[in-house]
Amino acid sequence: MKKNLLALLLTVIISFSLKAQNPIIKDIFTADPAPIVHKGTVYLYTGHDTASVTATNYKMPDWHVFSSKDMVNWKDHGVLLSPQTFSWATGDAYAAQCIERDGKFYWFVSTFHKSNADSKGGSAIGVAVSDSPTGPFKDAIGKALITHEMTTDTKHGWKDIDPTVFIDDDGQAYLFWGNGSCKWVKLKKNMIEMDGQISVFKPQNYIEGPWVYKREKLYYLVYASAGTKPEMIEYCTATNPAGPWTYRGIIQKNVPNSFTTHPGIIDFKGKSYFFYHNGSLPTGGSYRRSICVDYMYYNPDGTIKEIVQTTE
Ligand code: FUB
Repeated sequence: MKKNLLALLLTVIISFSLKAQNPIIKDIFTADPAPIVHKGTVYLYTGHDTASVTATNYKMPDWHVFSSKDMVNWKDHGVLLSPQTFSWATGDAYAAQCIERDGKFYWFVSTFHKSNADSKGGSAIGVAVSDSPTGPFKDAIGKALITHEMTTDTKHGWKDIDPTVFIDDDGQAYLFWGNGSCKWVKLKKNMIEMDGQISVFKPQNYIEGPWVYKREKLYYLVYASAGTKPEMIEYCTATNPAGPWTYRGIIQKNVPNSFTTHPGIIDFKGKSYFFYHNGSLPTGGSYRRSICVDYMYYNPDGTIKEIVQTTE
């Protein structure tokens, strides 16, 4: 009897200590989570909010990488990339996503182009490359992959942000991005050149922060939306990454204390995880955000159950 009680106590203690507490990164303010799984480890690529408590805009100097083998203990690998790595870039380090191909890690980032800095925008997407998920990373191209002059949004320099990259089972890579409307283009195998024309479409309630992935036979396009302010997370599915995309509904309603949110999704050790950000750390807010994670569940038809954020 005593033995059974001890075993129960141990189980409770172990399961309690294995629970990550949201937000999962507490030492610095982080935003725009982009997780990948590589060789049994989760690597979490993040933006870094450094604005003051009274600030009314972002101050995002660099990107960090964190890693975890258990989704509970996170190691900060520090600043592994900043706009300064790109000779053509200036300004903030907006949302980014890293993907592995043939042993190389391609980190697609949104930042701003020097030549457009005076127009308060000039958003641009660059690519950094490394042989390791934790760097060192260098500019893979020497110029921006996407600038807003290449797209239809020539008048608005904030629109070409938030890259998400996806490699299909046949090896074809796709880049999706955009604020206001969603754009996509195929990438060549080298991951640093476009392969064809840029297409533009507008998923229902779409604002920004796309995240594209495939599960079983279905493609998912998950994004920050704003039926009402602040942002929520909604999604579409398709049977082809080129679309057409069918609107499927809300994944997560408004997060506390932040008018933006941003999705990042992985499967790890048999479970599905949904990363996002909110402003829930003490002194946090829309420009001092924090990354959180919750379990994600699918219905038998592939639709996603609504996620209610937890504090544990
Ligand atoms: O973090 C800066 C911007 O806010 C991102 O690029 C958007 O997705 C939103 O989270």
